[in-house]
Amino acid sequence: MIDAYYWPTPNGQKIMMFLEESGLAYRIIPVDLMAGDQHAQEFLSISPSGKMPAIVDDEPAGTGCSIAIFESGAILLYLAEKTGLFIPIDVAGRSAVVQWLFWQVGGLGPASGLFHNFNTSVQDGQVHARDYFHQEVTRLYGVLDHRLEVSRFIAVDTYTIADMAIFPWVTVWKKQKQELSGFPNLLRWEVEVRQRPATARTYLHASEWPKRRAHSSTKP
Ligand SMILES: N[C@@H](CCC(=O)N[C@@H](CS)C(=O)NCC(=O)O)C(=O)O
Repeated sequence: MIDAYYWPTPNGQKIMMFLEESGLAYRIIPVDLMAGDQHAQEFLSISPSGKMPAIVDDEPAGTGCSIAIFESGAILLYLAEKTGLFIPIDVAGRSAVVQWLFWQVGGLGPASGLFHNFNTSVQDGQVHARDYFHQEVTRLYGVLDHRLEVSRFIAVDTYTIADMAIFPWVTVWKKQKQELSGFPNLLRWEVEVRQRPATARTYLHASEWPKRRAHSSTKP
C-alpha cells in the first residue's frame, strides 16, 4: 500500500496521475496547506523540506521496512522503477525521460509557481519579477511546443512519467496567462493527455476535493 500525502495542487496531481494510471493500491493522507499540516513534525519526518507531495511505501522491493520519499520527480521515478511502468527500458529512452523530468522540476515548475505567486500578489517593485517569470513560462511552453512537433509525447513516443510531471503545469495555462492556441503541438498533447481516463479521474477527484477532504480515502 502507498500512502500518498496529497493536496490538489499541480505537484500533487503528478503523483495522483501515476497512481491512477498504474492501479497501485493507495491511500490519500491530506496535507492541508492552508492549515499548515506541512509544518507538522510527523510530516517533516517524511518530507524534511515541508513540501507536499510525499509518499510512504510499506511494501518496497528488496526490504521489509517501509520507505518514505519526497520531491515529486523522485516519487515519479521511484514509482516507475517499482512498477516498470511509464519509463522505457532502453538507455536512450530512459535518459530522455530523466532529462525532461529534471527539466520540469528544475525549470517549468519553479517558473510557473513563481509567476503565479507574483501575478496574484504583485506589490511595488515586483512587476519586473512577474514579467520575468511570465516571459520564462512563455519560453518554456515554446520549448515544449517545439519538442512536440517531432514527438507524440514529451520524452519518447509513448506516455511516460515526464508527461505526468509536465501536464499539471500546462493544463493551468489560463492561470499562467498563456494562450495554448499559440502552441498548436502543445495544445494537441494537452488534449490527448487530458482525455486519458486516469487523468480525468485525477481531476474529477480534485474538483470534488472539498467534499472528500474530511477523511482520507483508500483505493482500490
Ligand atoms: N520541488 C517540490 C515542490 C513541492 C511544492 O512546492 N509543494 C507545494 C505545493 S504545490 C507545497 O507543499 N507548499 C507548501 C509550503 O510551501 O508551505 C516537488 O516537486 O515536490
